Parts: sequence; structure tokens; C-alpha cells
Amino acid sequence: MATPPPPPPPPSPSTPVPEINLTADLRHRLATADRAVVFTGAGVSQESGLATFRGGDDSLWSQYRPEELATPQAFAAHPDRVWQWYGWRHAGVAGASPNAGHHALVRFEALFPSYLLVTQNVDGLHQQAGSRGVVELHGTIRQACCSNSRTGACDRRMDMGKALERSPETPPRCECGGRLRPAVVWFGEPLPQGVMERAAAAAGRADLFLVVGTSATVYPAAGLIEIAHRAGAVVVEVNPEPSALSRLADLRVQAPAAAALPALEREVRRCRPTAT
Ligand code: BJW
Repeated sequence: MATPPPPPPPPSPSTPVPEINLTADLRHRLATADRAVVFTGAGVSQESGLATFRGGDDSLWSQYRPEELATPQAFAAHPDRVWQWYGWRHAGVAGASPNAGHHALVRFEALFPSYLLVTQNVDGLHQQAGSRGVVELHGTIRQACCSNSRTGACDRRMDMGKALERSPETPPRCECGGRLRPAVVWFGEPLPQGVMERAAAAAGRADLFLVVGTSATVYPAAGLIEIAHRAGAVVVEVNPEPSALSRLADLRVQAPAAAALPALEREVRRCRPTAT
């Protein structure tokens, strides 16, 4: 039997609870939604201490050049530099814990007959919180894979922590002779086989599409919001700042995810009193 989700924790007294004002129409649509898709980005992990990529002085791409670190060309030209940077990122992820936003999304799952969580994040914090069946569009930093996996020539993978322990300075060699690399998706690379198709199919059938903590600038992932909007889903966005696709949202909760998602989950639960 599936373990029931943990009860919602009381809001922390230090976190202001955002007000969520639902119109009667939105309340009705949330009450009757059967198929929910949640789409997350780096912002959901910001309050776990992980930097976002864009926006703000401490974001990754305001301090590092993506073309020097997050492309296959950068890895081919400077494998040690790229490996060490991902070693530093991996240490941050390994020391991070899910926040109240990740936990609220676990409870969200129980409110809908059909639910899919699609993430651009590579940190694995949704799974650590207890979310099931998470679709990872951009891979995972928790694993290393062989560079030859990109041509289909080798499918060996190993735990990234172990690979880094074995060789912190330079990417270790796979048994096939290829270099190990983080199992993430770099610019110019295709997404892992089947993930976008699965996410797009769910977005096209969704009647609620919740977008959390993404700038909505990286494609094809951001296109999921457009697919859901076109298909008539209620689009709800949680983000303290406007994103590139905020205009498509029926409801914007302009607050950090760790405060907004527990409040939103409580509000949606109120609309759906018969849900578990
Ligand atoms: C909070 C908050 C709080 C803060 N609470 N919120 C169409 C048009 C134009 C370009 C393209 C296109 N199609 C493809 C491209 C090219 C490219 C692309 O999109 N470029 C654009 C940037 C211009 N896309 C690709 O290259 C993709 N591949 C591809 O298209 O392949 C085609 C192909 C087919 C067949 C053969 C070969 C190729 C791959 C994209 C890979 C992206 N990789 C990265 C790095 C992953 C590894 C790593 O971690 O290092 O993925 S880049 C980075 O961006 C990472 C993220 O997943 C991704 C998205 O970022 P995200 O999550 O939105 O984060 P931020 O930082 O941008 O936003 C954070 C948000 O949170 C902000 O809005 C804040 O306000 C908010 N926030 N605190 C809630 N507390």
C-alpha cells in the first residue's frame, strides 16, 4: 500500500504567507481539475541554498559563462575545468535538503487523480522530498555517464559522488575509454530520449498546469507552458519575479516557492474537500 503523504507542517512564523485570491471561476476550475502537471525550475530549490542560473548577482550565469561550462564543446576543450565546476555544484547539491516548497508538491500529488511532476532541475530534491515518477528534462547531477552515451556507443553510468571521489580533478575514464561526464543536458544537446514527449503529452492533456521557479527561457522545456495554455489548462505561476511566459498565467503567485506552495496547496485542498 502507498504511504500516505505527511501532513502539512504549520507555516513557519518567520515566513510571510502570501495571499492567494481565487476568483469563483478559478476556484471552480481547480475544484474540477483531474489532470495536474507541475513544471519546476531552479527557483524551487533556491531556498534550499542552490543558486538559480539567471537573475540576481549570485545566479550561476551572472558569475560564469555557460558556453565555457555547459556545452559539449566546453567539455571537449577543457574537461578538467568543467569536471571541477560540476564537482563544486555536486557538493552543493549533496549538502542540500528539500524545502517547504518541495514538500508541498508531494502533498499536491494526492489531490489529483492524475499528476505528473516535470522538472528542469538536476538536483534530485523533488525525489528526496518524496515526489514519485518525476520527469527530469535536463538529466541529473547525481550521476555521471560516459561521453560516448551521446552517440549511443556506451550506456555506462555511475554515482557522481563516487566518480568525483575517485578522481576530483579530472574526469575519470569509462571502461570503454570515453571520459565520464555529469549526466546533465548541456546547451545544444538533445534531451534524454522520450522525456520531452512524455511531458508534452501530459501538458497537452492537463487541466491544471503549475509553473514554479523558472525563467521560462530555455527550450524545448519552456514550450510546455505554451502547450498547456493552448490546450486550455489553468496555468498558475509561482515566482517572485515575472518570467518570459507570465502572460500565459491565469493566476500569478508572486512569492518565493517555500512560502507560496504550502499556501497554494492549502487553498487547492480547500477547493477539493473530497480529495485525500
Ligand atoms: C524563484 C525563487 C524562489 C528565484 N521561489 N522562484 C528555441 C528558441 C531559442 C533557443 C532554442 C530553442 N530551442 C532550443 C534552443 C537552444 C537552447 C536554448 O533554449 N537556449 C536559450 C537559453 C536561448 N536549448 C538547448 O540547447 C536544449 N537542447 C536542444 O534544444 O536540443 C536540440 C537538439 C535536438 C537534436 C539534436 C541536438 C540538439 C538543451 C537545454 C539544456 C539546458 N541546460 C541547463 C544546464 C543543465 C546542467 C546544469 O545544471 O549545469 O539547464 S541551462 C539551465 O537553464 C539549466 C536549467 O534547467 C535551465 C532552465 O533554467 P530555470 O530552471 O528556468 O532557472 P533560471 O535560473 O533561468 O530561473 C529561475 C527562476 O526562479 C527565475 O524566474 C526567478 O525569478 C525564480 N526564483 N528564487 C520561486 N525562491
